Amino acid sequence: SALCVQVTMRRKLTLWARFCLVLALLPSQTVMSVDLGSEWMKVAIVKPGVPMEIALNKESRRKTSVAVCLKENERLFGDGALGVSVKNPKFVYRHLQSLLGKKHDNPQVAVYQKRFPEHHLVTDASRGTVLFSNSEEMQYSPEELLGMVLNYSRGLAQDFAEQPIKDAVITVPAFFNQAERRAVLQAAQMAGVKVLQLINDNMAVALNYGVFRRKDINSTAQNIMFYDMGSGSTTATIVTYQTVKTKESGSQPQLQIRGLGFDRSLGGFEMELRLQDHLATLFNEQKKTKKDVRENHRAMAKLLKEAQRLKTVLSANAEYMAQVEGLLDDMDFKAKVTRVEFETLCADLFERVPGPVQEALSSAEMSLDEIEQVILVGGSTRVPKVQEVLLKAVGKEELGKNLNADEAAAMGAVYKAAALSKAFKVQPFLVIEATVFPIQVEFTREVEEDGSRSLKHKKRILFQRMTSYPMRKVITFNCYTDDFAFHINYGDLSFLGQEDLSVFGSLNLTTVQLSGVGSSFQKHTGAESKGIKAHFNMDESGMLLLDRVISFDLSELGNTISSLFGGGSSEPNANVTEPVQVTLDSLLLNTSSWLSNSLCLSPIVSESRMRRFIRSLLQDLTDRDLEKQEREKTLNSLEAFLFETQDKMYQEEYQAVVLEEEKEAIMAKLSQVSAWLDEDGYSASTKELQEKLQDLRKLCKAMFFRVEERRKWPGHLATLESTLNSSSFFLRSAKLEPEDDRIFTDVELKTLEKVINETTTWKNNTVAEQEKSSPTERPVLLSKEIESKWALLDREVNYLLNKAKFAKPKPKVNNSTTSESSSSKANSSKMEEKVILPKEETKDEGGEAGKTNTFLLWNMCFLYRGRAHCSKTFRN
Ligand SMILES: *[C@@H]1O[C@H](CO)[C@@H](O)[C@H](O)[C@H]1NC(C)=O
Ligand SMILES: *[C@@H]1O[C@H](CO)[C@@H](O)[C@H](O)[C@H]1NC(C)=O
Ligand SMILES: *[C@@H]1O[C@H](CO)[C@@H](O)[C@H](O)[C@H]1NC(C)=O
Ligand SMILES: *[C@@H]1O[C@H](CO)[C@@H](O)[C@H](O)[C@H]1NC(C)=O
Ligand SMILES: *[C@@H]1O[C@H](CO)[C@@H](O)[C@H](O)[C@H]1NC(C)=O
Ligand SMILES: *[C@@H]1O[C@H](CO)[C@@H](O)[C@H](O)[C@H]1NC(C)=O
Ligand SMILES: *[C@@H]1O[C@H](CO)[C@@H](O)[C@H](O)[C@H]1NC(C)=O
Ligand SMILES: *[C@@H]1O[C@H](CO)[C@@H](O)[C@H](O)[C@H]1NC(C)=O
Ligand SMILES: *[C@@H]1O[C@H](CO)[C@@H](O)[C@H](O)[C@H]1NC(C)=O
Ligand SMILES: CC(=O)N[C@H]1CO[C@H](CO)[C@@H](O)[C@@H]1O
Repeated sequence: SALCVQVTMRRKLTLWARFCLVLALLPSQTVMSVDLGSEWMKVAIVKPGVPMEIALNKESRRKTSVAVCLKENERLFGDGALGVSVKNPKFVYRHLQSLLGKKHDNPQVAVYQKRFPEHHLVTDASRGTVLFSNSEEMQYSPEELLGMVLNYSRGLAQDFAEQPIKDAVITVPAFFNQAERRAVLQAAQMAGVKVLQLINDNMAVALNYGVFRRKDINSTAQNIMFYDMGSGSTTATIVTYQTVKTKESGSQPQLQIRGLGFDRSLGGFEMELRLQDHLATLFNEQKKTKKDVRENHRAMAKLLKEAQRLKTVLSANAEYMAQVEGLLDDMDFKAKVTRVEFETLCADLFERVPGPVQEALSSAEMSLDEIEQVILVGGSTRVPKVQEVLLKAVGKEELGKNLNADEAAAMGAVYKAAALSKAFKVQPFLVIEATVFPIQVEFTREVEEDGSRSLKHKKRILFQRMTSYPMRKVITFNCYTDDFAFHINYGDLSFLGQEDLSVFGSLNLTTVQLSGVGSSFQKHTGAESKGIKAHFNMDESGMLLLDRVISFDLSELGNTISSLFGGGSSEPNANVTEPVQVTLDSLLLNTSSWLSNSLCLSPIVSESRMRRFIRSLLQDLTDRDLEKQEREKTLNSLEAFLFETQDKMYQEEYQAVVLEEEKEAIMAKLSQVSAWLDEDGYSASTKELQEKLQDLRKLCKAMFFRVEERRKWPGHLATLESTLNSSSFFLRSAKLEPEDDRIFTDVELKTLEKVINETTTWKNNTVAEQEKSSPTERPVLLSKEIESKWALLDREVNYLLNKAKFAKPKPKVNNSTTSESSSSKANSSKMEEKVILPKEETKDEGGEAGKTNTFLLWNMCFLYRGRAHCSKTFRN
């Protein structure tokens, strides 16, 4: 059975070892999602063994404001940044979503500028996009700022998961075009976050809904509409749920996006701005000051904050007293606002509520009857009027409120992240996305008609509106025998309103210039060409990729593929018969219309700016962060020192060791630094703070030393006393050793005795001297010296103990046992403690087996400092 236990143990150990191995591999496998809204973000994680959950932020809240505060030497995020936005709006950047991938002349940039007049927006000369400009040195693109936010979100997720995280799924609004998606990917790249996939936020919501209603999905198609009104925009999405049969794994649930309608600027934020404006009007009407509150950025920021509160409160109450203390020129502001007023202010907005519903229906070619349920998503659907208008528009009995309107997207996205990560096994849920904006290829060809040559403009649809994706498409150019170019453009966007169209930006995505075609054909004259094929891919993130361009070259080379672009260069089998290449210039310059090729372009595109960003700016900021931390630490130390020392000056212990004048000097200095800290200290540098702290420490050092020494005396003296006692006791015991079997020499014992004597004298004298001296002077009795005294004693005794441990007894005269002689000696000298115990350990056996056992254990013990130290030697 012992063996059996051993085997079991072994197996257990093996299992444990394997378990450990798995654990060791896990940390990097936690994945996260970021539901990136215009105002808020929610972060979710899934980590092995832990189900999907929302990561709480530093304030233990489930959502975090998308805001960055950048001042010369500080960087704040989330609520911290939001806090500054009221005091110092100029340094706080938020609502960045509407600026992503936009040229400076985009109407949305003008809208942003109007909403946030405190920011100075300039044109990025190389891209035509915008930069926030605080000064020549401090210019940030919206992508860079978003990158910082994403890095921060990862920090939150990591703190929550207590593990490092690299991989993320990030949500984007479904109506984001190529440039906008690219901007988010770039931001993530700058933050070093590996994007497993961008997921449309409506898809994330629909996925979350489906995953938790798996049982309700059967082969009958169910159409659900999700109506999502967030802070910055509104979307309506029609989703069809049903089970489908797949070859590999049988029947599986599937969701497909069937229709989408959106309003890029309808959302809660616009309502808050209306309220802010209303409050500004009311304040100006109160004529408490001659100034116009609208001219003051700080006051307007305060009003915006109050407007946000107002909007929330009016969702549940019919009226509310808005209130801001010291709004302008120290004037308080107070005004009643009713829900009716609010609804009047936003009347035109509420009229826009049904728009996305209609658009979604028409894009899905469905009628309302086919929609089983309309489910509310997004914080702004809490506004009663929104629900009222929507309910009327969809003609249902009620609106579905059974979804966590705030967190569904983050949870759906993290489910996707888990599915994409190799570390998790998740139940499959098939998803099919739909292209929102059609994309086409355009080119011009020379044609011969009636003997005359003319140019003809041609179009080929690449992705129709509402085509499902991910999807690969190939376009074949048949009639080209020379170098040529083709354009990749958005197709017919007439379904967008005029306003949306102007926000959309350029309809040209890119131009692909193929060179080397002509020379290739010249080389192989007579060969039949099957055309030049361009392979496109709309990937899971909704990004259009040009995978490669290849020509079938059927001359003497048979079926060898000439790869002109992209993928071919990495294919070892590709036989590139001619040095053909695609001119990349056009792709590189126009960053607002990215067309990325996974192999060639993504690293090149953003290089210059990215380099500047990553190397200098972020490093710089990280340095600043470190410096900020350093400064905060110093400031804390200084404040703590002031506080504690001021407190100490009233404690008896300290008062006992200082003269009145010394006390006054210290008190004066403390209050002086305290006052300085309240005034200039706020802006003082780390160095200045450190100097102040050092000065104070120097001034108080002697006092602290005296107190410290006095505190140590009782304990130290007791230790010395007991060491003296123990060593004296040891000395006495050692002296009691039998004459004929001595381990220690006389000199050794004398040396110890001398040390004991000297230490005792030193102690007696020093303690007496200390008692005579004043407590306000530097002590004579020093803890350091006491320590060295007992250390010396210890060293001496330990030397002797060590000698005893390895000592060999002298060969014994045999007619009387040592034990008898020694114990009788010990008894006679009343050594009941048996400090010296030379004895045969196996007395009984030894006595009887005197003839058989030739080896006996010689054991001698000394008691020192309460512990027995024994020698163990065999003697023949
Ligand atoms: C990203 O955030 C971490 C903290 O989570 C910080 O240490 C790091 O410096 C940040 N990186 C950049 C590039 O800002
Ligand atoms: C699918 O489920 C619905 C209820 O959720 C039910 O009414 C319908 O009959 C089911 N269809 C099939 C084919 O099982
Ligand atoms: C945009 O596309 C059209 C149609 O292909 C083309 O004629 C035009 O030159 C393109 N514009 C730019 C700026 O490339
Ligand atoms: C690229 O941008 C340049 C100016 O920056 C412009 O002249 C050119 O027409 C653009 N090309 C495309 C394909 O948009
Ligand atoms: C490519 O084709 C040439 C003939 O044109 C041949 O000599 C060469 O071995 C081929 N290379 C590969 C990698 O197939
Ligand atoms: C001295 O040591 C002995 C033996 O360890 C002990 O019994 C005695 O109490 C000690 N005396 C003092 C004052 O520590
Ligand atoms: C130690 O002091 C005792 C008396 O206190 C004295 O008898 C003895 O000789 C001294 N020993 C040494 C080595 O100084
Ligand atoms: C030390 O002082 C004690 C009393 O405090 C006294 O009994 C002892 O004899 C003194 N020893 C020496 C060496 O002065
Ligand atoms: C042996 O023992 C006897 C009596 O016990 C004693 O007189 C004698 O001295 C001992 N011999 C030695 C060598 O110790
Ligand atoms: C070494 C020694 O002294 N040995 C003696 C031990 O005792 C016996 C008798 O008791 C003697 O015969 C040995 O000579």
